[in-house]
Amino acid sequence: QPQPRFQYIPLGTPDQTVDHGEDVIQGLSQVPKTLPCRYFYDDQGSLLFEQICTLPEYYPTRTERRILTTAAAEIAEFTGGCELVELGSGSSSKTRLLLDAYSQLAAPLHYCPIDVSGGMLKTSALELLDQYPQLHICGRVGTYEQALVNLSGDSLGEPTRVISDPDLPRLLIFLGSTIGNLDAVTLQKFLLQVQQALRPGDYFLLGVDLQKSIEILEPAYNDAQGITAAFNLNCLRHLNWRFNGNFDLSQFAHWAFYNTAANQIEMHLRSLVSQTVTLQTLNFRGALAAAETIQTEISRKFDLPTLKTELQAYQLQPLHSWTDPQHWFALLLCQR
Ligand code: AVI
Repeated sequence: QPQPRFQYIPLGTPDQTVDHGEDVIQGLSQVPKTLPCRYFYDDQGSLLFEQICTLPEYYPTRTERRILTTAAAEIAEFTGGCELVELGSGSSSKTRLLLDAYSQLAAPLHYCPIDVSGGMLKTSALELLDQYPQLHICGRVGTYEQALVNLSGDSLGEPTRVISDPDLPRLLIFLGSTIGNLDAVTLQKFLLQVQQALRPGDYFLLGVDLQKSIEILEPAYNDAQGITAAFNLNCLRHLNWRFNGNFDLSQFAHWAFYNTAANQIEMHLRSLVSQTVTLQTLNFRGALAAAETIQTEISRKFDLPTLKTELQAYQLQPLHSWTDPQHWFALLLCQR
């Protein structure tokens, strides 16, 4: 019986931390206050992020796309036919460059996009099926953590193959420097999960934003049109909707700066007044002083040699890296 060209698997209900907002309560109860950056990405936030990617100040997306345009054919040659698994696939727009390169090779290709937004995943999968008649897609809707657990198989077995051909290597891709949004401890857990989701010989392709001058970095997170500010503030709207909250967005301001010592952009929401906020369904009530901030995101900027050493500790051997002429961004291909 021929395999259907599109399968779609929800990875179960989100874990309890997400469901019960324990991460929100914990973040808002600590000093300084924080919020997990996953709350950026409701439908509205995902659209705002797509807009950010096209801003003149936000260089990462277009720089990565340019690198991938030249690197895609070489990547396809390195791996040959494969099972392409993408963490955080979004609109899959950069992935098309890889799909084109694999089509040129006439190598078998199966695509497994993974995203928290089921709507985005289905829409882009249907477009891809139209454009790539040979392509089979098996999507997963869930968080990175859920997806990596799902891809690792059970604790006794080998990583499970998404598609039926067990001999194809897996190429796991994580683009856009989303890895920069993980703090050091979370990154270690993530890399361990990546290692467990790959068999020896499988591949891992990572997009990373590199360290550069503050004059380039800070405008990228403080764009003139205020889209990044709207994206940052939108997480409060998301919390209001999800947890019946009373955040008044007009009482907060976007604040983003580069922390040179930590090599990371930090995004915050600064309270413009002294105020009390409530999230009814979480039974949460908290006070914010005037000028107090809530950190909503870190975006780490990497030194490539240091990152390569860190990856090696998880049996991810760097095979090749590609960068742009200004060395602003890099694609790194590793093999397990
Ligand atoms: C998704 N992530 C890699 C983006 C970044 O640059 O850290 C999110 C973002 N935040 C503000 N602008 C874009």
